[in-house]
Amino acid sequence: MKYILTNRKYFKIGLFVVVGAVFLFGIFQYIGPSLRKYFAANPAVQITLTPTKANLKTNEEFQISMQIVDGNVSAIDLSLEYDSDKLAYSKEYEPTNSGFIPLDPDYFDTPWLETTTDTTTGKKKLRMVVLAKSDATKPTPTPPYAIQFGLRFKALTAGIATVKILPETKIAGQDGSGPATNFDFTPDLTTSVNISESNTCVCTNDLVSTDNCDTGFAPICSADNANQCACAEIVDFPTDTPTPTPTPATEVSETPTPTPTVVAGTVTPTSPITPPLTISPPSDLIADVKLNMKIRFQGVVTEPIDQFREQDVKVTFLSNDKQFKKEATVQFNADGGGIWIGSQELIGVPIGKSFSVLLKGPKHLQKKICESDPKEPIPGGYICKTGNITLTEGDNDFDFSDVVNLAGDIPIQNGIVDSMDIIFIRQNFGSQDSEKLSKGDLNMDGIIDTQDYSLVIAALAFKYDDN
Ligand SMILES: [Ca+2]
Ligand SMILES: [Ca+2]
Repeated sequence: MKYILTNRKYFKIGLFVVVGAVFLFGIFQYIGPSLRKYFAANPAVQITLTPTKANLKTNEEFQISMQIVDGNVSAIDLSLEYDSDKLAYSKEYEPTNSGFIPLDPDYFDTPWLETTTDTTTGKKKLRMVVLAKSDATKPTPTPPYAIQFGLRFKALTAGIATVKILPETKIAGQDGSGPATNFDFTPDLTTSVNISESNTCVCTNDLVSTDNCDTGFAPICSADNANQCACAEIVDFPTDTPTPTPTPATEVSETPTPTPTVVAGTVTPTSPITPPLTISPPSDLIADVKLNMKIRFQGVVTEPIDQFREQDVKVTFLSNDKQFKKEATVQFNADGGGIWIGSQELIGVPIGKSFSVLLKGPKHLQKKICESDPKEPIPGGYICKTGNITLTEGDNDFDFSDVVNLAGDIPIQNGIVDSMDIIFIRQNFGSQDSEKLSKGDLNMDGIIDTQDYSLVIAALAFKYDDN
């Protein structure tokens, strides 16, 4: 009797477990897709890493070709690890040669590069930060957004040499027409080359060596030393030149596109004529005004640390006809909820005119604003041309806080988010030093970290000061 009861008890427990498991499985199937979507934060790019040659001789140069597909890339912060006893990066043996060979020379700016040695593993690290050129000069990227570049290496000693993309690598850009983002990619991507010794051959004052080299290699006597010989690769020189023809064809179609000249030509004659005609009559109204402004800095959503409660912003008020321009440094104070408030008094302003305002924060790209209460669809997405701001005598309240001032152009500012800005932030991760914070702590929370890095990457999509 007792035995049967115990059996039933186990049966009940078993049944409960099975029902529970089925229920949980069903729940996971139901919510699984949204969970996965939630955790997969960034869009992905596909990276391939391919050496231009898989088999090499010592002292032979080659390239590691990197291709990135599926993302409109605007910045690459690449860390590559390689065996320092077997490979040397171009800059190590030829300091003036960056070793960076982009397939499309119009796509990238000049890269910043350094090589360092890990003292524990003995492996070398190549760090390269490269940014896409401004949209004006770069060909318009279209899906699948394939970009490719080569990195020049030299084989040093025999063996298998491995090159690996380290996880700290960051690739940023835009996913479709969306805002800037970091891309995900396959971690620990590696490639390797097989290096064998150059065959030794002896010339002994002969012009031609009789030694044998591997298939595809021939013994060549040194021009400097008749006793030296090396097995050099036999290269087939192309006899006809059909290859150069496609290149001019594509370049010809690209070159006429710089229509800016035409645009500038059509705009210039009209603008000096129209504004004086329409705006002159009321512009003789002169008054003193006070501008009360609310602004927002990208990434700052709460009370900043003490050091950052007051921020100096360069504010430029400009009339559309450019006859009135007042530039001043205005102190803005944090309200604790991500809004900053500042006031500026202007004397003798032609208040009948229409104005625009330029805001340049201490670590920020300059933003042009044309309305007294502007709105923007996505952070950084507000762009305007002609000022619609009107002024009245005395107090004028402007809420510019829906337009975010993009962070990233850190001191010493040069009007562009560039590799120097990125490198400063990356090299000071974890710093709480106030001087460094004043440059690199973009969200003003008291530490330079990945959040600040994400902000500078997001600003790359816009990159330049508004003018
Ligand atoms: Ca800068
Ligand atoms: Ca920070």
